[in-house]
Amino acid sequence: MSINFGIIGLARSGKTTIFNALTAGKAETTGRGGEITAPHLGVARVPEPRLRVLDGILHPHRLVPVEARYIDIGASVKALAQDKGLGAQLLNQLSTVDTLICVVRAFKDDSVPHPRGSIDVDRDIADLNMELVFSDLAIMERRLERLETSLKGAKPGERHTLLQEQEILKQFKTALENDRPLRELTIDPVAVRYVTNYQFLTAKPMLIVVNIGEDQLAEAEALEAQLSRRYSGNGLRVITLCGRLEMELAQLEESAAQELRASYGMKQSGLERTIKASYDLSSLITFFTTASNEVRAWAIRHGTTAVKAAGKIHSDMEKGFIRAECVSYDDLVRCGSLTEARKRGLLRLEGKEYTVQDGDIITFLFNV
Ligand SMILES: Nc1nc2c(ncn2[C@@H]2O[C@H](COP(=O)(O)OP(=O)(O)O)[C@@H](O)[C@H]2O)c(=O)[nH]1
Ligand SMILES: [Mg+2]
Repeated sequence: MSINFGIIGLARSGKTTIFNALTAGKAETTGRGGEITAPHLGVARVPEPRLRVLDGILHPHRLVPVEARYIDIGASVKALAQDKGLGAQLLNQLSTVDTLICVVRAFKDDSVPHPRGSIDVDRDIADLNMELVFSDLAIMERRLERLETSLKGAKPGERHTLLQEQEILKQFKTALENDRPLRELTIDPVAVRYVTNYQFLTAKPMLIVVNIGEDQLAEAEALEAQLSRRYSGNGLRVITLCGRLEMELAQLEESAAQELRASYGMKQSGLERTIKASYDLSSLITFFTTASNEVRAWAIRHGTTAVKAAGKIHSDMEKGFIRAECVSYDDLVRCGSLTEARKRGLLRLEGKEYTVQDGDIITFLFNV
C-alpha cells in the first residue's frame, strides 16, 4: 500500500531539495520560481525496523514496506487554481493526496532570493494557508453555482439532498471566508461525505516542514518546540528539517550517512522524522500480514476494526470476512515462532469488530 504526500510551498523555499531528501532523488533544484511545469514524482520506503525482526522470525521470501509517494508541485496552489490547462490537472492530482507537506523557508542565503524579499516563517505559513483557502473557495463557489441550477429543475424527491449539500457547503464557505481551514472544523458525519467528495485541500492533514540552514541546526529543536506551540492541533504539525544537508545525506551509503548524521548530533533521518510526524498527524498505526511468503506492512488509522483493516488489503476480504488470526508483535518476538505462539495460546482468533493494535501480525480468513 502507499501513502501519498503533496509537497507545496513558496518559490525557492526548498520543496525540490526536500523532495530529493525524502526520495533520495536527484531532481534539479534551481527554484526557478513558480511556472507551471510537470511535477516531480518519487517514492520512498516507510522505515519500519520491525520488518527486519519479523524477517528473522518468519523467514519470508520478501519484505514489503509501506510506500510513501511524493509529488513535488513546482507552482503555487493559487497559480494552479487560476489555470485551466495543466494547472487544473495538477490541482486535481494534488487533491488526491493523503497529506500535504508545506515547505517553509527559514534558511538564510543572499544568493537565493525570497519571493517576498525577507525570511518570515509565520508570514509564509499564513500565505500558504491563504492559497489553500483560495483554491477551496473556488471549488466551493463553482459547486454552489451548479447547485443553484440543479435546484431550479429538481424533482421534489431530489430537493432535500441538494438543499442539505447547499447548507453544508455554505457553512464551509463561511469558515473559509474567515481564513479558517476546514480541518479545524468539527464536521458532522453527514457533512464528511462532501469533504471527501470534493477533496478540499484545507481539510487535509498538513505537515509544515520548516527548512533550516546548516547554521541553524543547533537551535533546531528549540525552534521546533516554539513553532509547535503555534502550529499544532487537529491535522496540523510542524517540524524543522535541514533540507540541503538531508539531501546530501540521502545520496550517501547508509553507513556513511549515519556517521555524518551522528557527527551533527542527529538521531534520525529526515525521512524517518517526516514519516513519524505524518503518522502522528493522521493517527496511523502499522499492522503486518504474512501470506504468500511475504511479510507486508500496512498503515491504518488508530481505531480501525479488523474487518475494515481487511478491506485495506482487498474489498473481497472485507466482504467475505470470517475471522482474523492475530498475534501481537511483542508476543511473537518473545515466542520466536508462530508455532510457539500458537502453543502458548497467544495466537488469538478475533472477530469483525476487533480493534487492530499497532504491531499486530494478522492472517485474515475470508470467503470469496
Ligand atoms: N543555503 C541553503 N540553500 C538552500 C537550502 N535549501 C534549499 N536551498 C537552495 O535554495 C534554492 C531553491 O531550492 P529548491 O529546492 O529548488 O526550491 P523550490 O523552488 O521550493 O523547489 C536552491 O538553490 C537550493 O540549493 C538550505 O537549507 N540552505
Ligand atoms: Mg522546485
